[in-house]
Amino acid sequence: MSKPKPEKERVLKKPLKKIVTKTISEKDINGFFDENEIDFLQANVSLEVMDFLRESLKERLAGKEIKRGKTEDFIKQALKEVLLEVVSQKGKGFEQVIKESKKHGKPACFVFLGFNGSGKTTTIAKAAHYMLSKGFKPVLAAGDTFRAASIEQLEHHGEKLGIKVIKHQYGSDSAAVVFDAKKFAESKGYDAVLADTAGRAHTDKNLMEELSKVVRVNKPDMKILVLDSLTGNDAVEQARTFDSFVGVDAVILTKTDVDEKGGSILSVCYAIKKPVLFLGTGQDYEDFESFEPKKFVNRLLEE
Ligand SMILES: Nc1nc2c(ncn2[C@@H]2O[C@H](COP(=O)(O)OP(=O)(O)OP(=O)(O)O)[C@@H](O)[C@H]2O)c(=O)[nH]1
Ligand SMILES: [Mg+2]
Repeated sequence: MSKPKPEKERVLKKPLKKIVTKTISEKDINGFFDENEIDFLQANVSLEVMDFLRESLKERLAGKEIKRGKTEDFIKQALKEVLLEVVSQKGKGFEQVIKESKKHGKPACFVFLGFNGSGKTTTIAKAAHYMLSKGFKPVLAAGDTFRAASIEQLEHHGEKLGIKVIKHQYGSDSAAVVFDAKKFAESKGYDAVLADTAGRAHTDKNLMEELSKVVRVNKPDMKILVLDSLTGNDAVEQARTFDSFVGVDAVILTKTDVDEKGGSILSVCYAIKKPVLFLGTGQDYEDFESFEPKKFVNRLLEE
């Protein structure tokens, strides 16, 4: 049987606990956000996401007892966890999609879409280079029949990479180009079709209808939204509209070498709940990094 504790020790225990611990309050969390708000906004984290983070942390933390003097560390750790959840959206990668299609004896069809100049064509070349490095055989479909020189731009990449490009005339039906590329790839045993599409403003009804047709006719295995990280918060609007129009399966964010924090990734993931697959980190084919949620969150929270 344990001996009862001496009176002095029992009396002291409570006040001592009060000195070394404190109860975290909503005020602490608000204070943390007020202090760091500018940094977040400068990193292109949207106000909507800021509110979500603030409320999530209140739910998780308010009323918890923590070591005195450690409030900021504690909030930061919890914030890291929430951020990780937001950017770790579930989805398939290129390899998985290609292998699944292969089982059915078909090439996987990837359609790349997005705003003018977001980096679609460059990203297709990088993705094709990546697939080659994994031992897959891709073909490119010149589905941008709209912008001057777009077909030549894709052909130029095709030549450099040694990859076949399927094309029609300028002004022809984009959906038909992708359809032919799929037929070609299937008959010749290729693994993947990477289809370019014209850049379009998400507000342009006609071009958005054309994109819907490309998707309706070809039923791609993956619709990849290419977003320019320099677009800032407009990326969220683009993501929402493209997603509601054709359904986005995954996102690739380009030009992250220029916008090194890339907070719009967070805003986009939060808005459409789709995974980011890769980051464009420059103009060369190798400048294509698999997106790593942990690395991203650490970079975002760097002082
Ligand atoms: N620094 C940097 N530049 C990039 C990156 N990705 C694309 N670019 C550049 O962005 C510009 C536009 O790229 P494109 O691939 O032509 O963009 P697009 O979306 O196909 O453009 P449109 O077909 O006109 O809509 C080019 O100068 C690319 O070299 C990147 O990750 N980093
Ligand atoms: Mg293009």
